[in-house]
Amino acid sequence: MSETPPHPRPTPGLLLRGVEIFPGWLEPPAQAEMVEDLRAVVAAAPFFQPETRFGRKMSVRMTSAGRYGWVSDRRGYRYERRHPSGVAWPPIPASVLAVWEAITGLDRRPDCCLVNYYAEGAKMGMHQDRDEADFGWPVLSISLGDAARFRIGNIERGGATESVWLNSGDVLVMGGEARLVHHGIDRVRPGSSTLLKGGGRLNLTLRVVD
Ligand code: MD6
Ligand code: FE
Repeated sequence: MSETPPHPRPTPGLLLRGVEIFPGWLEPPAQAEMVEDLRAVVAAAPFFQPETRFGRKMSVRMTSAGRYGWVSDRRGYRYERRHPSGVAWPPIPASVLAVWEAITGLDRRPDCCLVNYYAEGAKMGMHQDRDEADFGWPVLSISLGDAARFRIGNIERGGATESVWLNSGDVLVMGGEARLVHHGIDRVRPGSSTLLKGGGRLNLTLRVVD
């Protein structure tokens, strides 16, 4: 989507190093409905705790919906057609696809919805999302539950960074020039949202894989 998308797009409330943020895009009732839809995803494809390429357990728990799921183990980072248990990933909920359509203005649907769960103390190191075939497509994320500090760096590793707190219902898009910026989650603020019964934070990232 280096070209103009086929449908009009909303204006982001905040633009940080080319990363677009739509604060409060989802109202609390829509957030609660999405959490219910995600319960079905997790029932079919339970959370697992991936290892990095270097054999270190990640603190975030993950699962996916869609034609592909993102997995990480000693063999590296990649997309797979099946959950580690061998079952196919469940479909991406319509409530999630609707956010992608409204915000990206694209006709192409995402192939993967990666679901990350952050319990208290979980975080995610600075990384680029670069396992997809075509960086012309954006990556969109939806935050649900406890607030988290999202750090944005540069396309090259290192250098100065800036951070922003993401709250429940916020949507973020990394596309265009910002598609390959390094980013990560410093920390989650426990007890900052009542959306998830057991606390913690869910982050969904939607990607076009191939
Ligand atoms: C998170 N998000 O918010 C981690 N990646 O928990 C990501 O790693 C991310 O929010 C690509 C695009 C948007 C994102
Ligand atoms: Fe990412």
